[in-house]
Amino acid sequence: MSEYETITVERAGDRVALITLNRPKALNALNLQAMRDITGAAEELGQDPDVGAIVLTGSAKAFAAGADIKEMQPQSFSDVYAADWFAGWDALSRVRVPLIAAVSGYALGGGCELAMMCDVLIAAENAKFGQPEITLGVIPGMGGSQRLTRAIGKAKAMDLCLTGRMIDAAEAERSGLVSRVVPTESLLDDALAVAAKIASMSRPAAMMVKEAVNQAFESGLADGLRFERRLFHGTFATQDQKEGMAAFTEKREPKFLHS
Ligand code: CO8
Repeated sequence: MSEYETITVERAGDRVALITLNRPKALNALNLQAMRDITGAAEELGQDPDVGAIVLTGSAKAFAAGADIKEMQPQSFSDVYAADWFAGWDALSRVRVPLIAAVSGYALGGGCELAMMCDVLIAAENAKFGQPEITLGVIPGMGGSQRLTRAIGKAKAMDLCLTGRMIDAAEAERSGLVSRVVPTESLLDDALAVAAKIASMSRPAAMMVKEAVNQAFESGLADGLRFERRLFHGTFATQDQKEGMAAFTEKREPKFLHS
């Protein structure tokens, strides 16, 4: 595994990898190097057949307090437009194994957007989410206006993006932004347990679930249902479908080969 400046990367149990944001002095603010590190590590891990799920986490105080304001401040329109600032994050959405965001503390602006690029969002009780870009005279630039609206609906998304207010973990769960809220002390263990559960399933099946659920955001219902059905048919070409169904009939636990 390569060396990274802004993150640490490690194996955390069977078939699970853990990426930890590591810019504590800047509350894990996401500079361009962090974008390169996170997307590079996730792409590399996603291609490893021995990795079935990736957990992305920050510190107890901050998952990430946004894009790096100090790095952005001197940029001109021409700079950010010509470099297509933030387009590099799209690489994270192309990672095909499930990504789990374990959010403690602040997930603001780009931090909230990074969490929303993940597939499962787990929040600690102390988590705070928001899109405060408007308070800086800008707007979300890493998908906030799009993914937040799809996740929690227009009314709440408008409220958050227009006022810049933060919501706590309970409101985030009520709104459908996160799937679980867990005690702050056990966040990482709980997230790793979810990742281990996912990673124990058939890897191709988990990848197909991710692809099929994400397709719901891209197509109409009839096309989405057809897409899902074709993937479902495809599972019958895997060894894991044979094993999973045989294990059920034989009343035993499946031993998936991830192929
Ligand atoms: N960028 C850079 N540095 C940051 C950031 C950030 N987003 N957030 C915190 N820091 C730094 C602080 O400057 C401070 O550094 P220093 O010690 O050198 O002064 C250090 O982290 C600790 O922060 P605080 O002292 O502020 O800690 P507090 O506990 O008092 O406050 C907060 C924590 C409330 C999280 C506060 O730091 C804060 O409000 N941060 C900014 C949150 C924010 O506005 N995020 C959105 C950023 S914009 C964005 O993500 C997308 C913009 C899209 C633009 C599109 C352009 C193409």
